[in-house]
Amino acid sequence: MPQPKSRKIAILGYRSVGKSSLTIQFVEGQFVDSYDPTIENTFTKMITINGQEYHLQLVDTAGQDEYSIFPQTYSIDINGYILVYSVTSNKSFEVVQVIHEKLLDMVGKAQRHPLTCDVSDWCDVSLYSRVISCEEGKSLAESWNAAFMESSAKENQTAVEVFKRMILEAEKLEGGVQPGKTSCSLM
Ligand SMILES: Nc1nc2c(ncn2[C@@H]2O[C@H](COP(=O)(O)OP(=O)(O)O)[C@@H](O)[C@H]2O)c(=O)[nH]1
Ligand SMILES: [Mg+2]
Repeated sequence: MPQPKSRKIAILGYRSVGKSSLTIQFVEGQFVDSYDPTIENTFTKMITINGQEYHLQLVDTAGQDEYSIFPQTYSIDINGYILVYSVTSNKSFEVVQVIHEKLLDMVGKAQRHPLTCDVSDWCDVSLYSRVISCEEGKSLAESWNAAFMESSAKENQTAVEVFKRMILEAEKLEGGVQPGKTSCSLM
């Protein structure tokens, strides 16, 4: 068995898009309906993917808006960023684009490109509540050269897929395992 690898991932996005719900669904395997939206919390989790063990640190941020100033800590030691918006909120889709710009400004200077994974949450909602289509999310991610997934914090499988995907994307940059293709289908 190879040595475990440590990976640190930050979860960013507008408030109430489901950053904490998605993270807790992955870490604890349950959907929590009310979680203090103002706190930043770091969760840890071990996961094995393709025979490789990973020690994950997940920084569940308190959320950002277009005026947020990113603390420098968001650029240190982070292996990847998961940018979350809700398919029920146009505002959250706009904010995720501003966040990406800011990340480019902050991290892009030091690195070639921040490694991002664009995730739309709330895909469990009915068509009537949806305002952002899967295609819109996908083409935004393509324009960033980022991976894209639709997920729901209510479904464990999709939440797990988000984090696995992020790790595989990071591996890809290191020349490791190949992740699957970007997909709009629910996994
Ligand atoms: N239907 C549905 N509700 C969600 C989903 N994700 C989060 N929520 C709800 O949205 C609210 C805000 O979620 P939270 O995780 O605290 O958002 P955060 O501020 O981004 O961390 C909570 O009431 C959650 O139960 C989802 O995928 N589907
Ligand atoms: Mg939260």
